[in-house]
Amino acid sequence: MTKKALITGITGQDGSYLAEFLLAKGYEVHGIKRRASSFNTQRIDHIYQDPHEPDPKLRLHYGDLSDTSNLTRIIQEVQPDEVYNLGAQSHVAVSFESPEYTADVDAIGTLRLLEAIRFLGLENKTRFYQASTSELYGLVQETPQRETTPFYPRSPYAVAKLYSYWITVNYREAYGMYACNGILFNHESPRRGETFVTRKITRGLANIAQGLEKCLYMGNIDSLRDWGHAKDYVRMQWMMLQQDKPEDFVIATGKQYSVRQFIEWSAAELGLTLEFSGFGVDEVATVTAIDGDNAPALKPGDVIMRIDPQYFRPAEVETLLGDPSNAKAKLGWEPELTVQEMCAEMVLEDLKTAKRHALLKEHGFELPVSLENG
Ligand code: NDP
Ligand code: GDR
Repeated sequence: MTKKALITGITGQDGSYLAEFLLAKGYEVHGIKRRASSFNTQRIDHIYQDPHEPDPKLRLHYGDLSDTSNLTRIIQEVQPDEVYNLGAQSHVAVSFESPEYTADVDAIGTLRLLEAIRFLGLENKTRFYQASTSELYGLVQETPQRETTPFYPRSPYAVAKLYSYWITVNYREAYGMYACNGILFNHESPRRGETFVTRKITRGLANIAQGLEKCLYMGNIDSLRDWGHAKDYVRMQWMMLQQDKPEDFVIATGKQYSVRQFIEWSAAELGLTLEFSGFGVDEVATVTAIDGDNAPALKPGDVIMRIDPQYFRPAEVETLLGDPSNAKAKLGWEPELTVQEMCAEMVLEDLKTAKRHALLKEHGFELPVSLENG
């Protein structure tokens, strides 16, 4: 029997990789997409299947995590074997701007899904994955962070995700549902949203190298993160739903680097050597040497990064480092890609796009480069 999966957030970074992964495993994949005023399916267009063709394996449903009746109807129609709840307002800084919306979608949205499964009598059939996060650890109480480390959320996003973590545990204990949390540390890819720090850096520096932007404006570059590749992490999301018993797992690499280090790596991929000077809000990064021909717009002495306090957060999560040993011991999971390999892949993809834009500009067909930042 073909298994059916329902993915909320299928148009996002993880949703797109997970959909690819499940299709390759022979699943029928259903995804919830939001209505938007312009196309928002770029990350899954390559796997889209014409619904007019017989027996499409990928189907999209309009919906929203804030809409109980919509979610219940979709689950009733699909009768999924597995639900992956990846949909969320997932930007920490934005959650300070829109705390109530973030709570509705990231906290109550999870409850709506769990209740729909229960209400429809699917609690013994449908397995549930909740996209929990290292942001739950916030102001860290223990290093490295593992499944037993106490939580201390530091943003409306993290507080909303804390509710989702516990309601998932609660439905498992109260109703015997196969429901579990993946406590995932930061994971990135060329499909990462443009306003998360890694992608902001790789895209920004590629644009600067090609003369499409002047300078990268950053927040707290001392921040330390445990970064992995999204492809490795979605594999683990699936593995967590294939066990005999539901259990929560930390997914991380066990290695930690600063945002400043990620800027240096990205610059090096473009052939740029940087010198960081100054302190606090006055810190800048200056190009000291250029190797190769990927940065025709730059010369030594150019300042390409400055600090802009608007990107500081009202409460910051300074440091995160995960301990994935439980996932390794029980599930045999280990990341296959290093953060350096991932950084190189991201820079390469963003450089390709920047070069295309620069070529068009040279021939008088300038495409606006979005300056939306985060
Ligand atoms: P993205 O921001 O790339 O994707 C979020 C997805 O959620 C998009 O498809 C978005 O749709 C959808 N979405 C947003 N709001 C709603 C809503 N109201 N109703 C339905 N869908 C909605 O996130 P990632 O792929 O990076 O992350 C996936 C999940 O994992 C998220 O829940 C995130 O919080 C969590 N997480 C992510 C980590 C990471 O490092 N990436 C680490 C730990 C947890 P649209 O495309 O229309 O905006
Ligand atoms: P994070 O990711 O908040 O960890 O949440 P993000 O990439 O936004 O920030 C990581 C760190 O970099 C610092 N930073 C900046 N961040 C952004 N976005 N823009 C900047 O200019 C900038 N300068 C410095 C941040 O302050 C922070 O310390 C991500 C999301 O995917 C969540 O959904 C997920 O739950 C967690 O990872 C794990």
